[in-house]
Amino acid sequence: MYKLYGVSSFGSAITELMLTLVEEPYKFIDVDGFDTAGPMRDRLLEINPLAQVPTLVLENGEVLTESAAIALWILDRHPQYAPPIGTPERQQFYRLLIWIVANVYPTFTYGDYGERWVEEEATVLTENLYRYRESLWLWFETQLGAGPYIFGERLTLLDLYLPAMTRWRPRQAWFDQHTPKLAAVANQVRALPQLNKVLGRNGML
Ligand SMILES: N[C@@H](CCC(=O)N[C@@H](CS)C(=O)NCC(=O)O)C(=O)O
Repeated sequence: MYKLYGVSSFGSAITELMLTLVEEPYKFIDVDGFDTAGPMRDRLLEINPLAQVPTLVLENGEVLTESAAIALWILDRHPQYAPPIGTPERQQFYRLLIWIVANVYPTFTYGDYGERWVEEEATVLTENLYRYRESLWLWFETQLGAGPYIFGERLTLLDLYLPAMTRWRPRQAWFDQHTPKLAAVANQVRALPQLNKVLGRNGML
């Protein structure tokens, strides 16, 4: 069985949602406390030099990190959770998937741990990254159509980022006000009965 290293309400929830949606069983290994020095961090560092979650260990012992890489790996076996290959929607799926992990996710890497990167101006860095993140989400909103999901009627693995990321700063009330389409997709995913348990465990309902 796969082993997923994670912490409740962290990015490992995105991978949990994906594995649950496609009904791939996994064992969750709680590494709460991994982001500060200590045994949990040491444990994660043994398999992921960035000490980040999600970190997935496959049945053959291979380590898979990066939520987008995990999504693409899942799609190899469950292709119905992305728009069909060769369509404009498929291109946009690739674009937005990579766009989130390349642009939005790093604002957490630097903003949530400002003191790692600058000794004295950590608060300024964090605040500036919050504002930048808001501007990123405002652009993402312009890419959305009438719903109910990012790609209309088709639920894709990309949708599963939203119930998690809208719980993180700038948080739900901001998304409700400024990015209503994005917030609606997140709520649509929250309403899926097969994801209820994982969402509940991660405080994302
Ligand atoms: N690019 C990675 C980012 C993962 C990431 O930043 N995860 C956060 C938790 S939500 C983390 O582990 N942060 C701790 C750190 O960066 O030290 C992905 O898409 O999986």
